[in-house]
Amino acid sequence: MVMQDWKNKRVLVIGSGISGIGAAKLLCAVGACPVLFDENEKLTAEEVKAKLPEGLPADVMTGTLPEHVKSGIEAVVPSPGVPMDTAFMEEFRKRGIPVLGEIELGYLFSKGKLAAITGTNGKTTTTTLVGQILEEYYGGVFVVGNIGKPYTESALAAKEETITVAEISSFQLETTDRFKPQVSAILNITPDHLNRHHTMENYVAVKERIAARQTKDEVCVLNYEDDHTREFGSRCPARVVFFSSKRKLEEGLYLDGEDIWMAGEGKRERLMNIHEMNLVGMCNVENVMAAIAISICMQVPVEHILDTVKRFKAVEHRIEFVAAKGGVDYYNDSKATNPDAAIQGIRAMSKPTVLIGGGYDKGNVYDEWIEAFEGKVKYLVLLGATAARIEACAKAHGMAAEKILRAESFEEALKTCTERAEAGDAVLLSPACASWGMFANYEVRGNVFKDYVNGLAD
Ligand code: UMA
Repeated sequence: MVMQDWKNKRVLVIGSGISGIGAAKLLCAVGACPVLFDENEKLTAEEVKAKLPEGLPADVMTGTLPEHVKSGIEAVVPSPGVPMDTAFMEEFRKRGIPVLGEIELGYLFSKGKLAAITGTNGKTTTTTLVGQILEEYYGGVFVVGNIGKPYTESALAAKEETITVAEISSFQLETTDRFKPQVSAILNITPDHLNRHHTMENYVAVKERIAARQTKDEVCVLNYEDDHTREFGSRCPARVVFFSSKRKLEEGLYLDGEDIWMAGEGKRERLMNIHEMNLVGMCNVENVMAAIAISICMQVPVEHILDTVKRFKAVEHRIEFVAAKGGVDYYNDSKATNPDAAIQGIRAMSKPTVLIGGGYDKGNVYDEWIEAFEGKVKYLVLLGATAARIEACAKAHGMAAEKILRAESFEEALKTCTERAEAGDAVLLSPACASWGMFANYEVRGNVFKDYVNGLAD
């Protein structure tokens, strides 16, 4: 749809979180007539209206959408949290109504260049780092998407010279169509969100959509050590740049010993030693290699890139060192909302660790996470809906019953950790599960953890 097509269009925006609010504001600004609708019947229309700027010409509805409103809808903008396979969504699709999410909508109205990053893990760190590199070199960069800033919020302010860096989730890729970044990246694909995408095949296919509209004039940065992304390299419509943490590549970025190298056109250049960066863990070496590759493809000179990389600090809630209290190091990895992310968390620990795990049940399996403990986990403190499944899995992998402790609340889990950890140990919040059901999001969970740790006596 072109700009004029939106004038006076009746557009249903589903969800009144930050994504829906951003979409409703953009739609009003371009002359459309949005109906901001939230299925949560506990919300009142007044509460939702209060989230919008005063006087915005958007209708607001909650609970069930009346038939007469539904029948007049001409386009639908679902929030990322809205599943696509419900009868409600099916009805619109059957009627041939365009369904486009926040990323597609933001993209259609934005200008300038775009770098878009997806992957099961490392998205936020890589997006933040790329954002900082590009901001320091070009200035005026927008960092948007799953990172917590809807694309629609900045799209209309973008000019031809603007650069946007977007973190894109699988939920968001379900509703893209014309979306076409100059540089895309898929960092890795491991099982996650399978209760939404049902099969790994669907999940992989949806991740690949990030490059669907690209051509050989654009670039897709892919992980050579991930089976899915390596295989995608041979089918990818864009020019592929690989990175590898395990082997020397003839073309691309790779780790050799403790050094990151760049190879291409028959030449090799050593870029930096991994101890020159402030991030820990192999996952972060991969994120840094991806960020360097993306930034090179966005035409930033290598020396500027490396200068930023060496100053870049860990993203909040991702293997974030909080404090040492009573000789115990406390790490906040609340962003580890799936087993694969939590594997990176435990791998980054070098001391005996009291580990907090469990939370919302996304239907993930925990075997590989438990195997990655490699005898380092002194106690596993479990809570939330997944506690019983994780406990059974840990026992099946030979973990002694007395090392597995249950907590009824997050506060109880924290107390248990401080009681059990001794000087020389680490306490790690790396739950392998989403926080939903106990907290609004992983940030709130991480902040509660940090407040508790900072409140402990030295
Ligand atoms: N709702 C409905 N119908 C539904 C589902 C939800 O009406 O079927 C309503 C809810 O009642 C609620 C609202 O929608 O009021 C919430 O919408 P949402 O869940 O899409 O949340 P937003 O606040 O709009 O945030 C969304 C992303 N949330 C999800 O993908 C679940 C944010 O990613 C993202 O930062 C934001 O848009 C801006 O792009 C968060 C996330 O958890 C961080 N992402 C997942 C992840 O990283 O693993 C994918």
